Amino acid sequence: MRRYGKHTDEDDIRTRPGRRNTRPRTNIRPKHEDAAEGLVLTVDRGRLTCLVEDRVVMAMKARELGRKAAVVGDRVALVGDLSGRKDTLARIVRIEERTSLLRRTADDDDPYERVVVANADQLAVVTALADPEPRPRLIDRCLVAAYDGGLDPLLVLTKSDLAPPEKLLELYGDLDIPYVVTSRAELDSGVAVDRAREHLDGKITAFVGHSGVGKTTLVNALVPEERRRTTGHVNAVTGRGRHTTTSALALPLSGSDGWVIDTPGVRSFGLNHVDPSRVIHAFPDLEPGTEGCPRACSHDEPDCALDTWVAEGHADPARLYSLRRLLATRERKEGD
Ligand SMILES: Nc1nc2c(ncn2[C@@H]2O[C@H](COP(=O)(O)OP(=O)(O)OP(=O)(O)O)[C@@H](O)[C@H]2O)c(=O)[nH]1
Ligand SMILES: [Mg+2]
Ligand SMILES: [Zn+2]
Repeated sequence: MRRYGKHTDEDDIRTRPGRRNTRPRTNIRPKHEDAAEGLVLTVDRGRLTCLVEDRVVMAMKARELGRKAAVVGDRVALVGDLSGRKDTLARIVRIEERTSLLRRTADDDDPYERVVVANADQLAVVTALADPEPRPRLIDRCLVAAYDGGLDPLLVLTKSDLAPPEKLLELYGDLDIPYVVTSRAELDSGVAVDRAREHLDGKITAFVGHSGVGKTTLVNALVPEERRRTTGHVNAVTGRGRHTTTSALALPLSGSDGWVIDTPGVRSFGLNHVDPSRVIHAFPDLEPGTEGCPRACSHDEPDCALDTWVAEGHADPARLYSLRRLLATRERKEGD
């Protein structure tokens, strides 16, 4: 599994030197050595639902965390009432270092459209083969976010009862991404669950995709009702009477230490934060070829050394084509 070391930039805000000291120094406060470890399962406004041992504990952020926000998947340290009893509230005093971070640039002000998940190993990019129509551009954007954030991608193609998967799979063949195809009948019979679990067991997987593609339907099939500890505030009924997911929710996969994280549907996936050098890390066959590149190479310019790398036979030209298609998706307008 790739480890994710950057993006801790906001973490240091509190300790920035030169700041006026209006409060007692940090080192005379209790260090919370007795804090319990918890996993953030869902976040609803300021309230975080955390799993502490086998208890579900409601918590809020301690003031000392400052602007730093805990997100679903975060490992946190909690103090206070950890009983999990009704109307109790614990405090989150620390957010542990993240191994991965799935981010979207905030490019609109719809609060339900921000997907941010920490520590996931895998990003399941869910696409319906029909209803709604597949949008390869959105898939490409999700893949770039996965590579950038240190997550391994998995393609999940749903509703194969409505349209065949071949054309779409062909588009991603050169990227060697594992995939799962599911249909209504296979969901009902349990075949889809078995097939999906081969890719999910033992891993933390975040499911993302356009609204209505079937993320929640699949997650519910994977995690039967009795296993679900937290529900209720994560769904809203849409105008058409369908239930749409309104916040991310982590659920445990029984019989494995894996987790699945359902997320609200996205219309777009902003990528302004993406760094091409992190994306290329996911292309180990091409990465060594970038040594001869000019500084801050976009890898899609005349002096890019990857053309020579491929011409010399070190990697398949189709792979370079795929990489460039993904990197270029950052510049294109979203929504088509
Ligand atoms: N025909 C068919 N319909 C499906 C399949 N999977 C899910 N659906 C239907 O698709 C609709 C949307 O499913 P959801 O699981 O709510 O979709 P979602 O991706 O969670 O949507 P948001 O929460 O809005 O992001 C529901 O009416 C499902 O019954 C499938 O394999 N075949
Ligand atoms: Mg949903
Ligand atoms: Zn280059």
